Amino acid sequence: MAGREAAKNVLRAQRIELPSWAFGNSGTRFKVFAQQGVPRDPFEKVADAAQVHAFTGVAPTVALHIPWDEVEDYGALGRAAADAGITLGTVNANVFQDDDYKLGSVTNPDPAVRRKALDHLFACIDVMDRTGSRDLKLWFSDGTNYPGQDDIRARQDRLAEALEAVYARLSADQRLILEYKLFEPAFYTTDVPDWGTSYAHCLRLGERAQVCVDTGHHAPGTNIEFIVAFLLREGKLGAFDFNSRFYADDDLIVGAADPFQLFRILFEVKQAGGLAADSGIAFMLDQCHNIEPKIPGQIRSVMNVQEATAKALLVDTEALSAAQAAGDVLGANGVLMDAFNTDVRPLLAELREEMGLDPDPMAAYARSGYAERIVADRVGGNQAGWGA
Ligand code: PSV
Ligand code: MN
Ligand code: MN
Repeated sequence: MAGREAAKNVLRAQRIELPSWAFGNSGTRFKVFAQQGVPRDPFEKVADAAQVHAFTGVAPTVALHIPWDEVEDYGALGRAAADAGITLGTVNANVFQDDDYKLGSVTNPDPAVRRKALDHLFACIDVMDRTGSRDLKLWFSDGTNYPGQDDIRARQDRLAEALEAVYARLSADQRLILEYKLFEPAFYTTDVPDWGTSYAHCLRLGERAQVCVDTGHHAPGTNIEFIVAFLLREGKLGAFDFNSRFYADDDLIVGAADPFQLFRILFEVKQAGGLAADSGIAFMLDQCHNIEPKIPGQIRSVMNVQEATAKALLVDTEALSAAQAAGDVLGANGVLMDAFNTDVRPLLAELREEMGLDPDPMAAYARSGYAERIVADRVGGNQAGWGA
């Protein structure tokens, strides 16, 4: 087993970004179940995100989704975040919730709709300038439902044109992060369906264009850690949207469905140096808590990422390399499994105590009384904007 202290040092410096939309009501197209005490505005989402950081110590940024988190004064939102002990992070653009986007946003056959979508992306960059955010995360719902509906290659041309315009507008310290997703809402073609498409566009754009791997956005059975290893090798892995899925884009708590997959992914990240503080990889959650309480759901998610990371750090890489070089198939696999089967909860509890935190964040949050306070104080919370 690799060193506990070395593992703790990496875990102490780990940073996991929270999605603002995880704190609002969400659901499926069948029903959004309203919960009591959910945020009524972006300020309250930021306040809830700060709770997750207060109890875990490793989630000091919250990602925004525009226009879900549109406010008059982003300076005020940033100050509210700072007062609560966190900062504003990635800006996610939303060009998928407007009637005009029925046939697509930046790939729409109508130039007026494309212009409108591009203007929104520019507006998101203006928000970044005000919040000091580094990353613009782009996910396009664009695609078609029927063969023949539109020209596949022309749509790629329109996409490339929009991405170039956005990239040109970014400042030197800002990045474009392009997310892919196999299908949904488009059911026949999706314009950015996979890592290869995202990678190819990012490659053309330049160094500050990077791929986002959302762990819920692949076909069943896809080897996600291979994609991660490949992108890391090419210097093109910019971000994760962590969540877990049983069927499609389920947005469930990361590590809930397949903790072994999460471990395999984080092991590849670790092997490529991606856990270093300056790796440039944004580790974000992208989840919705449809039936479970939101803040504890986020705390659990952060803890799941920490546990998978701890196990990845405990892999005895010297023994692994030796077994691999010797062609010792079972030995090599055994080294990996030993780490995965280690109970890392005591190590993480110890780390939290060293960080001045409660060793059990879930219990500490439950004891804090915050959940009861927001139920009493907030009446008429909003839905996340997602799954309505
Ligand atoms: C799309 O399914 C996605 O994963 C993108 O990241 C969106 O911005 C996000 O979900 C919204 O929840
Ligand atoms: Mn996502
Ligand atoms: Mn998704």
